[in-house]
Amino acid sequence: MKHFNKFTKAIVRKPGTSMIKGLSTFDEGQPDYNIALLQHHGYVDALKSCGLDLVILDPLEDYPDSVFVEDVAICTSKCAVITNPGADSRNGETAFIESILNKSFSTVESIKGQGTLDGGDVMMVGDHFFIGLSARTDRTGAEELISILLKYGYIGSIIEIDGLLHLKTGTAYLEDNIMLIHEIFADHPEFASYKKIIVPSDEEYAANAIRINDFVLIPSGYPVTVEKLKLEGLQLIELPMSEFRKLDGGLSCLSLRW
Ligand code: CIR
Repeated sequence: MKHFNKFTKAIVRKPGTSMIKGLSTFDEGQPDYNIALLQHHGYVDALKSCGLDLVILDPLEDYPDSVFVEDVAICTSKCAVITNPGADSRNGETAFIESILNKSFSTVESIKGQGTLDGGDVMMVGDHFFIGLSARTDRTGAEELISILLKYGYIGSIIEIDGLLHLKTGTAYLEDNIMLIHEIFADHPEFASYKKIIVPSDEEYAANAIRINDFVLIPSGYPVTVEKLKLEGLQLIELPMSEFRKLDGGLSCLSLRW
């Protein structure tokens, strides 16, 4: 089924100087804070040019990864859900998002049980939410999210993932039934009904793209993926992301969008 979600709002959090100590499995050293700030400005401008109204939050210096605001909540057109992030150093970030969400959502739910859930593992496809089981999100957390979503008329399904930080590290729903996808998901039965654009293995970071209204935001430096997206007639905004990549973060991670 084709879906087209219209996004109107987003929340971002500016990077703090402590970001250089963020969690990383990547082998390229610490990010350069000043370059990260410039890249973040570019990201904010791109969200604005997609037509979004932005809430721009101040840095949380005690939480080096808090610029990756996507992980602390799920935002839908009917409700928001505060997550229970799976990394100990990030778990306290949720305390700083509730009052912000209360200003925009009449209902703010939260993961209250023992299960963990990161927003980066939750991919919205119309009324269907795919939830990845990763090192950060466990089955208990995923099932609690599904039970919350059901109350609002949404459905959820669970996808086991291996070798990626989050589900959305390797997949992006680009609306209109198109899924941009890392090759490890190419034959996944849950994605069988979608038109798949496969990201080549040497460009796998490009799988974390985001469709916002008329545009697809994609990290710069991935020419094969760019060509494939252009062939679909998609309008692209390419953004330098090198400093966030050093922390395993991608374009989706830097905002909450609804
Ligand atoms: C972390 O390991 O939590 C951060 N360094 C990166 C988080 C990226 N977030 C995301 O994929 N949604």
